[in-house]
Amino acid sequence: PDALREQMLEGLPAKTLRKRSKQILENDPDSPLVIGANTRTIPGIITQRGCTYAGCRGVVIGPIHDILHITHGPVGCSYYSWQTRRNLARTSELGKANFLQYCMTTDMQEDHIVFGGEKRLAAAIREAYELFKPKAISVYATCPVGLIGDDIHSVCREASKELGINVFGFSCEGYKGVSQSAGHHIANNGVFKHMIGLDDAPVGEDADAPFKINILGEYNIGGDAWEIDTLLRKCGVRVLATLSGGVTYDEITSCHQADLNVVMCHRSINYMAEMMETKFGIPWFKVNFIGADSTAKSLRKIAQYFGDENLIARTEEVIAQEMEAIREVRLEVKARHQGKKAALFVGGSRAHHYQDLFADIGMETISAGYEFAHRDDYEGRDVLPSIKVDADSRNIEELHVDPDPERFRPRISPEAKAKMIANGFSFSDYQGMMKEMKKRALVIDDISHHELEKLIETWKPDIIGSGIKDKYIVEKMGVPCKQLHSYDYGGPYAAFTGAANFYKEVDRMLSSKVWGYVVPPWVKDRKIGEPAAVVA
Ligand code: CFM
Ligand code: HCA
Repeated sequence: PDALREQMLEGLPAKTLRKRSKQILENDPDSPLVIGANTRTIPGIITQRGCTYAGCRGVVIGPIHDILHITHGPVGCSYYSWQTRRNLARTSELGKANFLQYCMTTDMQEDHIVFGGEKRLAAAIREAYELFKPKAISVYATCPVGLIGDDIHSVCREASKELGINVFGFSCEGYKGVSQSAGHHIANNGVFKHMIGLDDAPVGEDADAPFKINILGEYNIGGDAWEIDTLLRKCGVRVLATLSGGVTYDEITSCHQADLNVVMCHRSINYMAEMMETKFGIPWFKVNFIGADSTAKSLRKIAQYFGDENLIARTEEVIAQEMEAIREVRLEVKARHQGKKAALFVGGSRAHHYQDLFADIGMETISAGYEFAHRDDYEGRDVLPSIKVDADSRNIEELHVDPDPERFRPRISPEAKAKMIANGFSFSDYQGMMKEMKKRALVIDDISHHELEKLIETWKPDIIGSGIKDKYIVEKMGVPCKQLHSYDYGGPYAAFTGAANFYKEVDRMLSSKVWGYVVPPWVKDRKIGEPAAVVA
């Protein structure tokens, strides 16, 4: 790892070198080093990151499918958020609204930049309302809106009075933070202020269900949330809301009635978990439904939380059935690919979660990193108090939350909670990625294309999990690359059923002979048919 790290850093100017050195570390699971994370990408380095608007509008709120999302800005911003992320919602239920296929924008022009765009936004909200009569409208600010100072929040308040529906805005200008992560935080604050807790009416058919939970940080990419929901139902657990995947406005406004929040993607939604606990008394813990073994572990933890004998027994039955159903394919794929090496560079949670899925089939992750996660996602939440708040993070509002005078209700008594903790049960937890990776694995934050090339040349991973911006470069180097954001239009990969899909997909990719015949355009002497070295 030392030599490879040197190669990656070689030739960088002094200041850049200092910064990148902190972001590329040799792992020690027993005492993770301090990693440089959630800091600005140095201009000139090719990063896979996105902007704050993408994290807010695209990731966290966009998947709410029965409200209208209006982007206030130039057409490009909204065009790029138009169905580019595979957050699915059912379109087939008659009479139910699903606006996901639409893309709404104020299409700002130069004269709006010069003279202001508030009137245009007000008109757009009115027009959209007339056409679709939605329950709520959400407005998103893009970079130029922040720069010229349009007050989207007062436009939203006025529109709300005029139309009699919930209209709220997000100051999620692309430049607000160092990555999409800032957009997650802004989105969490807005959803908490404008949606959570609005509706105290009993939650429909689920009102009497004995075990009610929310899943936070699951965005139904490729249908993952549906697999998880089906699985939990089999065990006897009801999901009131999945934030935000295949979810409706009403589910979100009433989800504060749950008994528990479980968190899939810690990075994008830890804020919400904490705020809901403070205001309503709903405890939370981290789960992972990616990988069969992790899914079983997560189900057991949920059953253990409720402590109900029948639920625990039913959960064990379901785990046994589901494990049996995928046993054969898992063993078959494992027999072919055990010992092969993966490297994962994805977002703010999947680079960790998918290690478990590869581990199911005996594959090791030799290097991994997030695009925009924070130190706690690498080193574990116990480092939270020691994270220095820099100017870029201070820019993002930190909501002050108090217990709700009427509705705060601890779901378990402090004594019972203390007893559970004493018995080894953990709440509000996330251990981070580094403690679960092997010693000497290379952990790389916000990896650049140059570093990825060095990794491929030197360590020759058998498969890489990554995103669209580097997928084809990796494949031209003769290494299969699985898109772990969009799933290459495949999936679902969550829960047991999804895990089996993934085993088959990895088997297909690793068994293909095609990679050896890839001749990249930068190889001068192209000899098709002659297996290419990983790199020329
Ligand atoms: Fe969380 Fe996500 Fe991810 Fe993320 Fe994303 Fe995504 Fe991702 Mo792309 S919320 S951090 S901002 S799990 S869009 S569904 S795939 S980078 S690893
Ligand atoms: C985003 C969305 C993205 C991009 C994926 C990629 C997604 O960051 O705005 O770079 O391949 O999952 O669609 O993360």
